[in-house]
Amino acid sequence: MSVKSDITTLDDLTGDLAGRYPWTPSAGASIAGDVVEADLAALARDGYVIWENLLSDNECQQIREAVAPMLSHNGRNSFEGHRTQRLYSVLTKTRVCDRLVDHPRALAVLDRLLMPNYLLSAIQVINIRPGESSQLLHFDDAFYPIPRPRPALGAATIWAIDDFTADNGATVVIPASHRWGGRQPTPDDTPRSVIMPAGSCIFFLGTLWHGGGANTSEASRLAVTAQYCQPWLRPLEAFSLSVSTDIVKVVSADIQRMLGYSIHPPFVGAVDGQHPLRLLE
Ligand SMILES: O=C(O)CCC(=O)C(=O)O
Repeated sequence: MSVKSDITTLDDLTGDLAGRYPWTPSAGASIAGDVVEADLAALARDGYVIWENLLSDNECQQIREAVAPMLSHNGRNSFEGHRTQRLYSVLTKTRVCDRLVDHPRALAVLDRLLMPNYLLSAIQVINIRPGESSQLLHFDDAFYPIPRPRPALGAATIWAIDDFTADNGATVVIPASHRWGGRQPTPDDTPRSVIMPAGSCIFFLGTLWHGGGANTSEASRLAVTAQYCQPWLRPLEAFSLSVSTDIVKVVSADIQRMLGYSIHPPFVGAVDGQHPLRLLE
């Protein structure tokens, strides 16, 4: 591929100037166009879409077994959840969640919602234990101080590793709240529980009001959430500081790109004036 070296307009700077590491399609390219169009239509209407049974029982079991020994502390405040265990920076601790982060169904939608070289913003395991109360309703891109209504600046997946039931802390969402302006939820806005079998996933826009549900059951509710953001925003988790190059070398090209081994043209994300993938050579 030839790289434009004669820059005569500002538009020339918005193209792919990556040279040795030009943009390549994500694994999302494997998803049929009509499937992605239907997902995008649901997102435009409701702010979320639910995909049932994307993971096998065996994959869910592998995740449970890998993360269980690492879950210990409860949250430090009621937002993290006093009866909720969280594991941050999951990519530095196990490889079993990689397939969730770069799942083609999610990437196919992200490829259309966000700009090329969008980033992973967070990857967490969330285990809501019996007795946990409802989490404060919120929307995920609220920490970017840009007034609503506006397009989402990011999107998230929450993967059910255990069944999500009406009483075990299933995520709750307020359908269509992604279109709200500055208003807050009121008691008239009835949240909907995202009831789905283990192995399923809810994908939602960063503007959708949602929260963790109350767990009044006898069992824990295990989930993995991956959040993504525009390539020109600061991700929630500073992966370039936490994920070593040894790990970056073994993850997929899509995950490398989402960890910041990519460029938002012309120079955002460069390392010493060069494409960050050169660090892996
Ligand atoms: O665990 C869930 O269902 C949602 C958690 C959540 O939205 C959060 O912690 O920001």
